[in-house]
Amino acid sequence: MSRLNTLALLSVSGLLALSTFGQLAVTSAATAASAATAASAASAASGLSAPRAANPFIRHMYTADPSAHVWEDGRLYVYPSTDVAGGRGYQKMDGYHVFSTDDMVHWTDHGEILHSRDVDWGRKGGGYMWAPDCAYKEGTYYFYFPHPTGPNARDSWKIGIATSQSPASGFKVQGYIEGLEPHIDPCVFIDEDGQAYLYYGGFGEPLVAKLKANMVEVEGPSMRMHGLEDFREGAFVFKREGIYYMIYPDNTPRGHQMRYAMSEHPMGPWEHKGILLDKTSSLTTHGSVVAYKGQWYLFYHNADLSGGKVTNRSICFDPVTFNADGTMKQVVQSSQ
Ligand code: FUB
Repeated sequence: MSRLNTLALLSVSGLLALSTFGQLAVTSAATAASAATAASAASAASGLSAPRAANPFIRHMYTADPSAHVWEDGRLYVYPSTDVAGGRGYQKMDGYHVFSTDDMVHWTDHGEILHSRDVDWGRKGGGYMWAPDCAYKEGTYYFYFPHPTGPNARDSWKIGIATSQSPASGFKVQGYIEGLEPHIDPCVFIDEDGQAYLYYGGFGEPLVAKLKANMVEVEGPSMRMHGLEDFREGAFVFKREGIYYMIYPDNTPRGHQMRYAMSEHPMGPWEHKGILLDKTSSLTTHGSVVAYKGQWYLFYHNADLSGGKVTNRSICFDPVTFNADGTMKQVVQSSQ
């Protein structure tokens, strides 16, 4: 089967089975009708009127930390990290796949776009390919990924960059961003005036820097952001009706919650607003918010597919709704 695997039937009906991870095998005749029925059930469970894939919507491999974007071709792309089957640790995470859809039901796996073996400045032994993000500017896709240079990951994290003229193939590593602090979890937000911001940081430190127009260098030192309550890692920033929103995981023991904050400025100060997503079946949480075809969605991960193995996570999405004052309603996690 081609690497461009259309996953809708797998996602919505369970009628496809796995031979090994990464290879799909059809085990019985899957009809469009049964897929549509399952999609309708998933959509009803999450309060949407349109069909959607069931959660987790990628089931042939383990994925986490989904960053979702809508690009100029009108498709919604998700850039997650990859968990290694067998419950092996976060340090074993290696390689990134990209998934896309144009209807929230049928998902295409575009295959692996990058692996630690492609990173010539990376640590010996690979692994540690943690939560990435992707940005688009003037014909180029910029893929940002955290990866350490040395054996002691905590002291040597870098934010690497790979670029391509396509959203889901052809990425070539360009190096890493100089002058950053040794941290994880990049998120790049480009404002309406064209200024791009790099948010990053874990271990309780929320950091931001302005990116230069070339998208691969920063203007001056990173700033620590203020007003966030119980910040852990994994910031994701988006803008709606002139207001900036940041979602981020907190430090709640045995199951991090997703919090959110709002600001009138892209670098803060932020005003903490509360819990966006309760803990999931995974210890960690990490996600993104995107609008697609008139509906806002939260992408996140849980560990339902692996029966709760916290290093075998799976990406999910559910609708997000806003109150009249711009605050966000807590997202309801759906599983079918
Ligand atoms: O997936 C590896 C790490 O776990 C991410 O970088 C963090 O945000 C957490 O999800």
